[in-house]
Amino acid sequence: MSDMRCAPKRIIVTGGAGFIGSNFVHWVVDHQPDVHVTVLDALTYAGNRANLDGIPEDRMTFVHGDICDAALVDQLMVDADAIVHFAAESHNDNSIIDPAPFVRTNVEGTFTLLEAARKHGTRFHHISTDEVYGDLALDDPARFTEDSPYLPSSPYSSSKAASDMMVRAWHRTYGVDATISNCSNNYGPRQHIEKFIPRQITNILSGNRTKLYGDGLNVRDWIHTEDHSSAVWEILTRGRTGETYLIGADGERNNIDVLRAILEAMGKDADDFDWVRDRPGHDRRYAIDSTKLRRELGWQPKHTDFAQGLTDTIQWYTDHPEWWRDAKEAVEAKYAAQGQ
Ligand code: NAD
Ligand code: TDX
Repeated sequence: MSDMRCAPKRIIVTGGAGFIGSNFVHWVVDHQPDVHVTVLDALTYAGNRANLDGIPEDRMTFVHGDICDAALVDQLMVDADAIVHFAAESHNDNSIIDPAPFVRTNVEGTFTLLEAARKHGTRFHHISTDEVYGDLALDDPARFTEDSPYLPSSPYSSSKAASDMMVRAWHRTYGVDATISNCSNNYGPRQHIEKFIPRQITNILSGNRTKLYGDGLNVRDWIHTEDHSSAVWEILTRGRTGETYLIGADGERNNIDVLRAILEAMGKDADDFDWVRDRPGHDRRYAIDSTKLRRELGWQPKHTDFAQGLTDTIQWYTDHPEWWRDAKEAVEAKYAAQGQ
């Protein structure tokens, strides 16, 4: 586009073998023919090299490494125009059991990348979450905006909040050309089966009962991961430096409604689930006001039909049992040990 202020030809994508990162890499390869992607990913339990299968060799370089490895990060940054930073420990329930890897990857890892971006003058886009703003009451008409106060509830969201704060400070103090996006809950293909929607789909496909935390009335604001990708590209190339943009698609739904929609779409009774122990500190409601992104950058989501998006996601897990089957038993054993 003519008003692109940053037109990167070589980008680093951290966490590109995970759920949202891999969907972003596929989106860039499909929509930006002149861009080369270097993926930096540690392939933790959540990363899967096969998520990048099918990408032509001349469009992507895969580097198996850690974002906390300063020497490696420095070397990769030498000939990159921009970095899009997705890599994180991303699951709230895991952060409650053991916060240490969250502090290391989300805080120390972001610090390591920022230092390299400062040295090399690299354009930096930081991927964050709406969870940094804490939660809203069910009966509150308000939604999060870029001016909402930071009030994170969990070890995960507090580590993301810390990383956001460093990005802001590195922009203000050192002039790093940085932007931040805080997005709501993503769904779509290749999401790890520890997360709500894929856990329930794969429970049904495995003959297990589905599991609902607490009273099931917690609200999440769902967005298809492909819409997250297009928004990130707009912010990377046209967002104003130092600015934060909230990404959301007006997809507020409570958990029980989402679960019942999955059960019905898969031919099960809508009450065919177990109530299980609530998550400690469980955020009640997230809701995003994405007016700034829409007005300033003209972004709009394409996947506005949630029922269709859910049907496609169910189909993807049905068609790819090899992608999730090996992890299923261990994921469920871990949940069972927590009473969930
Ligand atoms: P994910 O857990 O599916 O993937 C994380 C990826 O990061 C994996 O490939 C993993 O191997 C890699 N990684 C982890 N630690 C690393 C390290 N030290 N060095 C290099 N790579 C490492 O996560 P996701 O759900 O795709 O989330 C991606 C980003 O989006 C995160 O920053 C998360 O906070 C943010 N986010 C997620 C959501 C959501 O709904 N899932 C919503 C808003 C924001
Ligand atoms: O089995 C379950 N039953 C259940 O009721 C699971 C796994 C979850 N839940 C509930 C908890 C939440 O209210 O469903 C909701 C969604 O849970 P998660 O998929 O764990 O997502 P959440 O905690 O909302 O965080 C997600 O969105 C924001 C991502 O995992 C984060 O990385 C992102 O920042």
